[in-house]
Amino acid sequence: DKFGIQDALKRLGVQQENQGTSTGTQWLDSKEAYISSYSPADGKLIGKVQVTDRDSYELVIKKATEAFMTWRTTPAPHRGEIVRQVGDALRAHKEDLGKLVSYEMGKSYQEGLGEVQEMIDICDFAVGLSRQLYGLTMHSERPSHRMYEQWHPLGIVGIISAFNFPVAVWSWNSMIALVCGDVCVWKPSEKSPLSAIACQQIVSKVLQNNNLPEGILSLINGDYKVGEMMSKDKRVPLVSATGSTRMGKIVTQEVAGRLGRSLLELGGNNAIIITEHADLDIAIRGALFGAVGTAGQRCTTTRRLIVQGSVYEEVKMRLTNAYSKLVIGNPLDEKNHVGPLIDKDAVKMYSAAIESAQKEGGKVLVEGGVLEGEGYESGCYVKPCIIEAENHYKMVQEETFAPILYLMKYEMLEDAIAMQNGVPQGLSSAIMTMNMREAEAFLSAAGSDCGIANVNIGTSGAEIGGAFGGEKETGGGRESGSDSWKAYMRRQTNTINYSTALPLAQGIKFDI
Ligand code: UN1
Repeated sequence: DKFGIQDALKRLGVQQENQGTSTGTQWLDSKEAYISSYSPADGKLIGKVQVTDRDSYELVIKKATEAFMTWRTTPAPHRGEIVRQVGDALRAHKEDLGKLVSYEMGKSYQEGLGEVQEMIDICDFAVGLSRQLYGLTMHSERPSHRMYEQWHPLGIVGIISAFNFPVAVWSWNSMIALVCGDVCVWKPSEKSPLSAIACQQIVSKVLQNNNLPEGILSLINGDYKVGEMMSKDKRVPLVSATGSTRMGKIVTQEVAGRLGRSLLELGGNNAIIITEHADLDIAIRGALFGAVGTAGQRCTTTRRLIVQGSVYEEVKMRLTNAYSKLVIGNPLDEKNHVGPLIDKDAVKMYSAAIESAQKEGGKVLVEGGVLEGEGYESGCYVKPCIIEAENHYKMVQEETFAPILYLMKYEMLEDAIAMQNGVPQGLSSAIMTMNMREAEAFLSAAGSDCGIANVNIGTSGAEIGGAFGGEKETGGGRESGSDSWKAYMRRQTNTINYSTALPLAQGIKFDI
């Protein structure tokens, strides 16, 4: 245990059994089987998590419904104080949780720490927000009338999260929902359940120290069948789901079938346009981290590079050179840049995508492949690769959660923008240019169609202060900063008459 995983698990309060379903501080017993969580770093079993059964799910919803009765009338700044304490608890556990995330899903330790930092940041953001949650005041058309709007909590927010950001995405949803007065039920990815157990243990102490009732922050575990309990449940007014477009389509149909709300953050197919006016030092670094960071398993990962003809050869050369310096290996070892994919299924999809792109005419520039031998025993380590391709290829149109970068050439900027937009997804995008006209055209209404559009920054690594999400098959939802909180509340318009008459709107006369 060279990296101190066992000690970290102990300090985080993660056990080997009887954890899986929690109403806050209590762990419920379930009759279901266990999910085993194996590390893609070394292939070893990290621990087991109990799958939530129907009865324990019902208890979770019962407790959540009860807790909402008191939580919704707790003053928002008091709710913010609880979130502030969660932020402090996360600070105290940053290294241990970052390490567990890194070990359980395979991103580098630095990125694991970054993920916990995102959680801390969203707590700070939510604390400030707890004294805001502003509604507007409007002018009534009737004399001695006042009109305004206020934002009320929704109730139970169901959160379904993915393995690639196993803890941060939960915190964006839950910490904002919490200050909004909602209570949360979280179903983490079945590929990273122990990181979720650790988070539950961290918040449980805060809940306990403040004598809060069970049901404010609950955890359930299992595969899509457990998620389905929430998406089909009328008692859950909002389901926020992060993951594949395939999953999102199922969830949103189930939720819409009962006219509930869903908030979706699904696949991306993010491109960087490198123009002839780019600062190539920045462009190469941005593309490199965007394409190989988290081993290509971010929804914001750079999957396509659209490069202007006159700088194409230089970009190709410098990028190939940078790729040759990448060190692949155990994500907890800080000398490595790239860790493993989440599991062997992901490796299969990676290999299949490369093969298929080649069949369609793609030319391999930096060769991929599955790594074997010492240090690679888990079978999940792959080589980041670059393929010269065309935008219309089936594989280029799809999101493969792996470090495969498709390189493409363009001549005119409008063609580059058309290529960038010419995919089913619309999450993140970027342009590398020092030319103001190009940058502004890219950001204009006729420019990028994505939820995120950057200039001289790669496609990944968004800050929590902005609204995060995207268009088209990315699902349209916005999470995290800006006014994303509105998705977790219901708006109420209030008109108050303090006159001695009852004038009707639109001047309608109705006398008897
Ligand atoms: C995700 O991949 O689901 O912008 C989220 C980023 C991170 C979040 C990614 N802050 O890359």
